[in-house]
Amino acid sequence: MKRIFSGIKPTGHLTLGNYLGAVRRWVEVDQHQADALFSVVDLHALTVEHDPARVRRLSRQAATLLLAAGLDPERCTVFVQSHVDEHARLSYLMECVATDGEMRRMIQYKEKSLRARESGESVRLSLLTYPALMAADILAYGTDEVPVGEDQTQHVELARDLAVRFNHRYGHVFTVPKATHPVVAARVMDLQDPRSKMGKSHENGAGIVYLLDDADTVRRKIMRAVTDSGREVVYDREAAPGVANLLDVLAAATGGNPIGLAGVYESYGSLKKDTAEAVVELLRPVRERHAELAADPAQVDEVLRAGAERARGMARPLVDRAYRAIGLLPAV
Ligand code: AQP
Repeated sequence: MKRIFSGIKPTGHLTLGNYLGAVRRWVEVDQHQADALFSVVDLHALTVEHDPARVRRLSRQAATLLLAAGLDPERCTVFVQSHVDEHARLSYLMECVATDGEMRRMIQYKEKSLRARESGESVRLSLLTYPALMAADILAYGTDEVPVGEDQTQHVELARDLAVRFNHRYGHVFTVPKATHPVVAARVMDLQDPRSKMGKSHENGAGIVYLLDDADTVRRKIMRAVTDSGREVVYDREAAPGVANLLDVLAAATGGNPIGLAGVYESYGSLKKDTAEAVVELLRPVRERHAELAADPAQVDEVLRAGAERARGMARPLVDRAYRAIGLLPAV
């Protein structure tokens, strides 16, 4: 059976981008067709300035939201990355296979290190080595497919390169994974700045729909979305990114096609109204289920305990094999 791994970083509240780009597909497709693992990748949240209590809170919230969105622990493995030591163990081997040039070329490193420097913060070494840890996350499970939004393509490509290089130098240990993306809304853009990705750690929340926003907040944010200077509703990501983003979101929420939908609308106002209502309906069951689960944290804890145990059992033999292959003396 195909093996799937993907993760989500507890660096902020989960967004509509996370949901449409990744989580919804995990729920609707991936958990039904593969042996799938989904992780709250909390170690990755330590690569930028962080508040320990907030990371802990967001990790629990992210796990609860994954279950609320419909991940079923009977069908897939849900766990927290730091509960499984194999991720950190394998990450070091990945650092020994990767080069610093490869790491410095990563777009996310360039963007986030620039942002940190501009705000007078130092850049953590872990921000540079983050893709080695992400490669370890993926490779530790013999993963075939990594369902992600478009922004993660470069990191999955690096994981592929490292798997191939390791296998070539030290003998075949790793499956070579590939990224998969949703057909529509692989890159949901910020509603206030439609040339930037909707990212959960952005400071201005006005352009971001959070999964836990109430219905009125969702409506307000979408009705105030920045559109373009034209009047016609056309699907053109370059010339009219704000409108294209709304069409993508509406299409993803209703199962339509963004280009086809463009022909249906005569004004930006009616497009926004329908998009807002579609998103409210899409998120309503997730929000309601989240409220139920949040009231019973012991149930979530038990899912995470069992998930980590299962994940450990899968990763340990493979990571042990990689340790032996690279030349480390096995412990007796
Ligand atoms: N805007 C987006 N559109 C489509 N997919 C997206 N994803 C994130 N933002 C969008 C996908 O969601 C999954 C989990 O993302 P992540 O938590 O690993 O972090 P990220 O990609 O860096 O997302 P954020 O929300 O922008 O976090 P920050 O702001 O902290 O960097 C991934 O599959 C991602 O592609």
